[in-house]
Amino acid sequence: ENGLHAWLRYAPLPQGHNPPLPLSIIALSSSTNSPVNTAGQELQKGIQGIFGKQLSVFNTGKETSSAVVGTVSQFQKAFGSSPVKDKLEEDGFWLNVKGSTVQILGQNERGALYGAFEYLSMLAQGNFSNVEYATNPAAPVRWINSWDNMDGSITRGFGGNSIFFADGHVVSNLTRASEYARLLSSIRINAAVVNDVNANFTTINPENIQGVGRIADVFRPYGIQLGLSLDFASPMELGNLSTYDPLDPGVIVFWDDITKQIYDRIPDFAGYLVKADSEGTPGPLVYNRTLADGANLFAKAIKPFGGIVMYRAFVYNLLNESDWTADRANAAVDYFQPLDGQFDDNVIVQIKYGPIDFQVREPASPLFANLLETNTAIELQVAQEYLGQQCHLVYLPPLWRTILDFDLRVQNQSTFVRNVITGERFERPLGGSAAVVNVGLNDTWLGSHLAMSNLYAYGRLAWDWTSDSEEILQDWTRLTFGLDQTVIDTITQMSMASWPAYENYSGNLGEQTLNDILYTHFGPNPQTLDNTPWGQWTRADHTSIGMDRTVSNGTGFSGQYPPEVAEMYENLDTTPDNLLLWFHHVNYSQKLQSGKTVIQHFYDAHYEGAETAQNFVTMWQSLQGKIDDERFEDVLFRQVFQAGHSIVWRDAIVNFYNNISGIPDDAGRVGHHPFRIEAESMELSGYEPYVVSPFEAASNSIAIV
Ligand code: BDP
Repeated sequence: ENGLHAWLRYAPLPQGHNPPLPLSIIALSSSTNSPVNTAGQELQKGIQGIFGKQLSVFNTGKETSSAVVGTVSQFQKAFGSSPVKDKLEEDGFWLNVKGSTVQILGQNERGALYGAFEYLSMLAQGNFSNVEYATNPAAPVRWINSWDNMDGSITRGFGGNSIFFADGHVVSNLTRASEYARLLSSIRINAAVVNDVNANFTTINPENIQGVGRIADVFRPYGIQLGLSLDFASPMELGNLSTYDPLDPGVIVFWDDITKQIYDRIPDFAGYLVKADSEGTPGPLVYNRTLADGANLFAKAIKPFGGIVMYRAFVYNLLNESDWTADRANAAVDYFQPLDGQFDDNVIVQIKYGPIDFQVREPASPLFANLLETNTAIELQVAQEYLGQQCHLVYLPPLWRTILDFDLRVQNQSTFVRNVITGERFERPLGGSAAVVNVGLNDTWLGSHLAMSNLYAYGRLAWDWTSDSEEILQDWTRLTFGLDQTVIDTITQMSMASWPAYENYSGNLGEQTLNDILYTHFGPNPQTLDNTPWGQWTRADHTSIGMDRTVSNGTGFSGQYPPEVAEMYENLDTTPDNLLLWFHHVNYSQKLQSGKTVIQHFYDAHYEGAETAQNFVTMWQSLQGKIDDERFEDVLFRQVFQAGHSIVWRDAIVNFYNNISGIPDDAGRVGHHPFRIEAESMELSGYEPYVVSPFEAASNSIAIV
């Protein structure tokens, strides 16, 4: 198996699974583009795959011993009255399984399709219980973002080139785009932005509007709406205007016109995603307009069509590294808080989970506590940009949950991030989430079979943020690898240990991911963190480490939280160990709550993390013969790489801090590897020793080339 069907394999169940099944399928709509029609096809395909039974799909018929799928109103029309007992919200569905009689009813067609996938997911996992329930989404916006460029490359994409674009155009064969839509709808994602946030104006030229229209056409049967990222300067670049000032009448007309062209081709277009004034992208600040002026420009253009604007909060200036008072973490609140209440109702401010940038550990972005009259969404990243780029196993939901389950205590009341983004806490009409996914043409989509659990889990969580990370993982494992209990237990153990392991060897105590920040964001390169304008600083010197973000002494960041939380982080004693160096600058000998010193924690954690990664190899090897060879070998290859690379990480970081602090490891490990044969000490044929810079990128600073 190559992974293309991900968790929708509909693999035959082992012998002995003979539940009562419907004798036929009734899909209450047959128009080809309708999600209900897709649901009928999907039920047929699934039951065929899992049980080898070929059922026919009709549009009408007898309800008993059938699987009926449709909207509540389609059902009422066909059968008289609705059996649905609970309230259904937009995209919600009702599932009623009584042996061979199955009702799958959506509030809309998309909901009906979700219900069909849910029923099939039960069957594929060997769950044949009778059930009767309604389920509704936590929030209306459950999007994914793809950072695909028009030339076919993908920014921070680790699974091959784009499934949407090549050579400046939309590709002619959109089979993969359609297969992707199928995967996304099965996890209840309702829209996908297909081009990079660093957008290219050519995406919205007349030819490409037709092209992305074809993408929307293949998305539509799956209930996935298309969204686009915009380049703020398009009025100049594409429209030949002399300005892109958001208040300029010509600019307003330009965007009204573009929006009309898009809706003419794509009547169900979802909306715009905007990265402006960020990392060199153009934006309203260029004309001394506010970010709200920028967002509302698009909001007004798109409102008549019912679309929305996702305006990213990732706005900051590149910093001067010699300015020790500067802190990029402050930027989002500094820019956006004063504008609270000024954004139109169809704008959602899309906020990365932490104040910096998808790091291995960050506190929840304080912006979630500062926008009380603005719709918000959280931005997560399934693409493991800083988290091993799919070459390391890192199951992300436990990390995401540290943010979503964080209580910001706005006005001293319970304010979980998950209740802010759903709109519940501040009674906002809109909200939700977006995840940067970046699948590519690789058969495995993300470049790694095991990484797909993150995409699956994202969809499940976006529907219900309180779902259990481990249960989600186990559902995914059964669907992806089958019902063998050893397989399920092993993948659970590995995945649940994976984020802590990665944190242990890549950056501890809230120090962020200590990787190469200049280019790759991949391997270890701790010194780049303090020598760049990006503001991902650790402030490490010979005696001390950590970024003082307190109000009393530091950058003031802790003061961006509501009082109870601010006080906790302001104070060294009440800051949790895992964020200590995020908020405080301390000596290497500072004692943690755990009783260890900071430096000894570094050493221990790195050894522990790397050891866990070594164990993944043996754990995975124990599954040989229990899953197909192709996926077994593929994953094994990645685990062996991770095991090796975790040692590279371990040694680079511990050597760096050992060197800079001069404090020995209590356990005597750092610098001592009695059983290791260095590459340069081997008999070299065709290789030469080479001294690397930075020194910590190779043991003894020598690599062979
Ligand atoms: C950073 C990525 C960069 C993105 C940026 C963003 O390295 O490629 O363009 O985020 O989110 O993490 O806009």
